[in-house]
Amino acid sequence: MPTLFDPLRAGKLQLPNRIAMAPLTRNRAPDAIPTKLMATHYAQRASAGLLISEATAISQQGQGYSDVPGLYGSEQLEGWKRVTDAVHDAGGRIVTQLWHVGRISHELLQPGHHAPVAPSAITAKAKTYLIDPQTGKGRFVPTSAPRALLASELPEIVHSFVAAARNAVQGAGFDGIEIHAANGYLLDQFLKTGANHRGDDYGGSIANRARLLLEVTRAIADAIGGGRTGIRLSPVTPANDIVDADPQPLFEHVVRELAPLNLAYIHIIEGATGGPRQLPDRPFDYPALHSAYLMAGGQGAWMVNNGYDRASAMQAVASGYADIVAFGKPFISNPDLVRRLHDNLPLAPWDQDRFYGGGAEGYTDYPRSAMTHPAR
Ligand code: 8OZ
Repeated sequence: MPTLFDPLRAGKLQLPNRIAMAPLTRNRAPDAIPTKLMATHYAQRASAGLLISEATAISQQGQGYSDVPGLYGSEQLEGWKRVTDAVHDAGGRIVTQLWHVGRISHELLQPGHHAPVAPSAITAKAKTYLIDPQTGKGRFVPTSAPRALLASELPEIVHSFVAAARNAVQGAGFDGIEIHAANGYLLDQFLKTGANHRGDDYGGSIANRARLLLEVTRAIADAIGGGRTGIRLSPVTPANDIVDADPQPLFEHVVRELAPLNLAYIHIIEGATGGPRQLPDRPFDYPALHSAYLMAGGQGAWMVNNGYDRASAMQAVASGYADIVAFGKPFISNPDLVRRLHDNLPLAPWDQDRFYGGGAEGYTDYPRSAMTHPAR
């Protein structure tokens, strides 16, 4: 069996190791335009087998937080090109995470200050993050009441995903894209019974609730190639007030339908995002999900995420349970995480107060390890 530190081909992506940097929202892109500081941040972490960018809005309607980047305007693409050039110059690979927040938004961030959109007009018991343009201070505020999308509006949403995917690889220099279908955002809202009460072809049965996600994924794979396309799923996370009555058959259906698309990878958040990997009140059989994908002929890499450490990540790959392990918070405070894991060096702690908003502090000022010898 391979190790965490062995190379891997995932679709068209050639990875030097099996450690990915998970997407990490940092709210440091004023006017949705990626900055030079962001280029420095990502380039510092280029030794990751794969960098996944922070979630990036496909349209203004897809925006839900202050100062998160987009992929729908020329200045945004130019900003991202600086980032991808810096990563490539540093020897790395980077895909971007395509994001439509659905109901996890605020009217102040929406076009014309209209209501956010959702599968159904059900308000999430969740917060979003707004930065006051006058003071620069950020605060968490309740999400606004959404309106239900008309079925006739859904082709436009598919189109926005595809346009952003093309922008990513053709304009912004990304090596591929990851579809954000996790954490209670638009595609996850369509999937799950807690947020989707529709009576049309996009609600009710599992096949109907999965329809929008599959339309988006197929259209993107057609446009840029399945081998440059990944997708992130979170079967049971309660993040952003999302829940499904019966997630096991739902997600087994989803991965079976994804199998023929020859995607680069499937990225699974196990358990509660940023919390435990198994939830007593939301049990889920992840090996059965992986088997369903393999049995349907799926050949994409299987990426797992959420709270893995050195030992559990090495075990996940060595046992064949996963092909890639994505690390989130450890990458914030350890730009050279791959070397630290490889050489078993101590990990630096992260500063949670500097996750969202601000500048270089707690972002680009975490040093590489000064230790030259493994602490065995
Ligand atoms: C933290 C803060 C804001 C957004 C996600 C994109 O949970 C996010 C996110 C995380 O997927």
